[in-house]
Amino acid sequence: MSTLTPPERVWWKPLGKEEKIWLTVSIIWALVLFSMMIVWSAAAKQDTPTETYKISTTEFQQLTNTFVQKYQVGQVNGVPVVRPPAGGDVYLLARQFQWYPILELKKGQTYRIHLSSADVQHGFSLQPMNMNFQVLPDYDYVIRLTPAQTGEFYIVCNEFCGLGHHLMSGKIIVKE
Ligand SMILES: [Cu+2]
Repeated sequence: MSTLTPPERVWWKPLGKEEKIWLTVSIIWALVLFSMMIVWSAAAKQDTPTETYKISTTEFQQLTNTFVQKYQVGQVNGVPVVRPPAGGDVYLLARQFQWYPILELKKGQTYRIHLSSADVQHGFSLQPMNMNFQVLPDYDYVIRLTPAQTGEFYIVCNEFCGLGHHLMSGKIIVKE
């Protein structure tokens, strides 16, 4: 038969050497990461764009279709290639399982890229630049983009959106 004993009055033990090191390192690292947020924003100008509008999926699809009809210059595998006027508005629609249309932009010009989805949540990921944005239905997300180099850039979807998710890739072509 066991007997009940009262708990020790001082139940904690003093910090060991390793615990102290671990705590110090993690506090310093937390402060470094915190100050990086400020540096990133102020010095590197890497703020996430915050310009967003409410829009219905049908309205955004209409805007995209009008945009494609107006500026289409070709097509690749049935997907239109669109060359918008330099510095203008650009519409990029994400839908299961496609980025629509293919864009042809001019280096050094600033575009207003409107991003939205026709169905579920998608993720815009520009490769190999590693730019990532959420793409949501009913929201028009505006990104001001100035291509700094020529070439072909691929857009992959990095938000699981269904069975064809892995096939969902698009393209931005940047020319002089
Ligand atoms: Cu996806």
